Amino acid sequence: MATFQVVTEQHGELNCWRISSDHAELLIAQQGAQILSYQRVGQPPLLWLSDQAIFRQGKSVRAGVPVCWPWFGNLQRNPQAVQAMYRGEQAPAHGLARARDWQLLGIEEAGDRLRIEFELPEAQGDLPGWPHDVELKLVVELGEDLQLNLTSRNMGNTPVTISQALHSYFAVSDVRQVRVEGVEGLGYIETLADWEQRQQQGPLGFAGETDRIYLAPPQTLSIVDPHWERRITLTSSGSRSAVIWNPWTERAKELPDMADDGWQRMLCIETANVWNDLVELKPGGSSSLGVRIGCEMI
Ligand code: TA6
Repeated sequence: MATFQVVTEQHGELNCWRISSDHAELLIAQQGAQILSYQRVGQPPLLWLSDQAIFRQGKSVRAGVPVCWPWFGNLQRNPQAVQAMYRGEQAPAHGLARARDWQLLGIEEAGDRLRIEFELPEAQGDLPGWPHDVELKLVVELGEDLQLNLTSRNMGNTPVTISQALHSYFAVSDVRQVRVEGVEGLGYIETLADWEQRQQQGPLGFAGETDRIYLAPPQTLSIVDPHWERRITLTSSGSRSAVIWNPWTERAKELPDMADDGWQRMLCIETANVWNDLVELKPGGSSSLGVRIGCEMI
């Protein structure tokens, strides 16, 4: 039987929980219900927390798994149906959920797993500029691996259209030495070349700034990291798009919460619903986006 320990901690302005089990340790912030770090006993971190992270209210931390919702990225780059949902000015990047306080509904043991449930009550009509009624919950399960499930349920009587992502920052030994498998042959949108559609040849390696939307990826993608002798696997559900991002040298220098060489130690693979992979929630309808993060030694 696994044993779990939960301790509350303050990081800068943010309330957090540090959760330890026999296998792993997890740090979660109340703001954004954001996982900040995840590390298995005896291994380097699996999820990356920036050395220069800023723990401030109203600002998503450069770490772990920010929840992008009810739109992904620049709202103007989203389909009209997603843009039309927002009535405010100056839409923040990656939506509204990642920089607001969520409510912890409960932490309970379920067999060998610990189940942590959060809700964003403001999504039911109180988000600035977004006057819709959606019950938004994130369930995090810590066991042998880590599972996240984000569920949106339309409680209103008009349809709601969203894009979203679990914007996961993975820790790697050196991004120049790793490869992503599972993307071979996929079509992708190259956002750095005027959103041109291209086709991936072979696995993805990294030799420059990367910011791509992969279309119709398989359920499982993996990061092979020969130096750390491990393969991280991401098994997604409810998603037909994946974003892969690394800022590389110049973009990293522009980010105040990332060390100039921080790009070497991280890689984002984001389980998503973006581009033409939208989520349309009919009145009473619900939809879940999930990812299971596993790891095996190679
Ligand atoms: O997911 C990729 C991306 O949209 C990039 O374009 C990059 O800007 C990144 O997310 C980080 O965005 P943020 O708003 O957290 O700085």
